[in-house]
Amino acid sequence: MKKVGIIMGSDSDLAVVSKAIETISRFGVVVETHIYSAHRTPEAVRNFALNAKNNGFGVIIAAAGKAAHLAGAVAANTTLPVVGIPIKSSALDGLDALLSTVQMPSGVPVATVAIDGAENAAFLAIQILAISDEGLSQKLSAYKQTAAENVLLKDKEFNTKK
Ligand code: RP5
Repeated sequence: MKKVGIIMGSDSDLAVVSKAIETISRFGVVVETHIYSAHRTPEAVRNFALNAKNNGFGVIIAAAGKAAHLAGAVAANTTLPVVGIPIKSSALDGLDALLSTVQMPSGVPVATVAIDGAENAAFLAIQILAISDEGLSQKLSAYKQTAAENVLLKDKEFNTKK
């Protein structure tokens, strides 16, 4: 199975990014995480993105805050799908990172999740890999089934208490 690559712009992003790492690992997918910055280590970002496909990655998640160019810089150097997580790490509460991540020019997309949306970034990455992996696809179906059952159980409990 292909791996998921995660890049975060700073170790200060780890509290959010760790939720993506946990979610991906829970589905039995190998995840490799790096701290590379579009502004502080642009060559490391470029090298990772350029070699990611040959190194066995199927999708890359990039998380950054403030003037968040990381996901875009990754997308510029790979044909793999790139998922962007805007991190809430500034006086602007992550809106700056959201707009920097989502407003990509035509032909260089970044699938941007919500501010601090690390879990959904993980689910999106898993869903991308599941297109060509039936076992993973079945795990996702089972997860969704359990999530639906839990909601209906809560509804039942809520209405029984009345
Ligand atoms: C971004 O700037 C990082 O992704 C982080 O969210 C933010 C602050 O980084 P530090 O100054 O905490 O390293 O590049």
